[in-house]
Amino acid sequence: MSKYQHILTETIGQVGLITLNRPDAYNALNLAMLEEIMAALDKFDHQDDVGAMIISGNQKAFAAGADITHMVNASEDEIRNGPFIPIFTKINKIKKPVIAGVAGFCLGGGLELAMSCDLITAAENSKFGQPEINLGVIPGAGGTQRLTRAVGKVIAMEMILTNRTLSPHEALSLGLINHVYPTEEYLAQTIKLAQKISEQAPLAIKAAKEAINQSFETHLENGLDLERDLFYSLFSSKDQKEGMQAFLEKRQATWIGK
Ligand code: CO8
Repeated sequence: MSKYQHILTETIGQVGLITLNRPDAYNALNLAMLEEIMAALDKFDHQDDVGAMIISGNQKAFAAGADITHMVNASEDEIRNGPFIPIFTKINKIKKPVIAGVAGFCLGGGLELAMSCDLITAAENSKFGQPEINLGVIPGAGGTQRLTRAVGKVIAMEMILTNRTLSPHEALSLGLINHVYPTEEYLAQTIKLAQKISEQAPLAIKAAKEAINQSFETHLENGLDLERDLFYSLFSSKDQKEGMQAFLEKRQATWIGK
């Protein structure tokens, strides 16, 4: 069993399971807890008999956000230069896949933690939201970026501006999560999924994770620059002239690939 104060860890088959364990505060994330999560992920990442990891909570909460008691009196300088937010980015350095197994509240920094993982599974009773606006702040650990990429701009806007929460079925249909399971089964099903990943070729799994995550590294501005550049360059092609001419002449275009 684990030596940690705020989490529990165990190995089930080839799956490393990390259970957030501050049930009295709906698993609100404090610094010590985040450091323990990182230490446990890092340990499993170097453990040959583990192929994938799960971060989970209990049936009432995955995590109801960062611990507000630790932020209420913080100065800008303390928050700006503190260690809290950089820890979130360290999760991306883990090489093996990490699944967030969510039940109950998955709010604020809790949702940001889940979105830092590679896959998200959810129990029927889960609730996803970014309620920071109610506290006079905005998501600060990736929420505005990762949520927007997952669910699209207008839904992310509404969630972050009005604290609209998503049911797991909404989250599934919007592409935020992978699966919805009956609440009493969500952990067993998540372990099954992690075990399935663990049984694949380890080097290929790590390569796949790295390659997929790389697609998030390109900024929208860079993507738009590239798109515009390609669009402009097509105007020096014969097919652009042919395609537009054919439309105006109400005939099929003949493509030559030049
Ligand atoms: N921080 C600290 N304590 C919490 C938190 C939290 N985020 N969430 C719940 N708790 C505590 C409550 O204070 C309460 O403690 P106590 O029993 O000692 O009074 C206990 O958990 C139970 O909570 P409630 O009595 O409120 O339970 P309810 O069932 O009525 O409500 C809710 C459950 C809806 C989850 C409610 O507790 C809630 O709204 N919690 C806050 C959710 C929230 O605002 N989360 C966002 C936090 S800010 C954030 O995550 C920003 C991260 C950005 C990076 C951090 C940079 C430093």
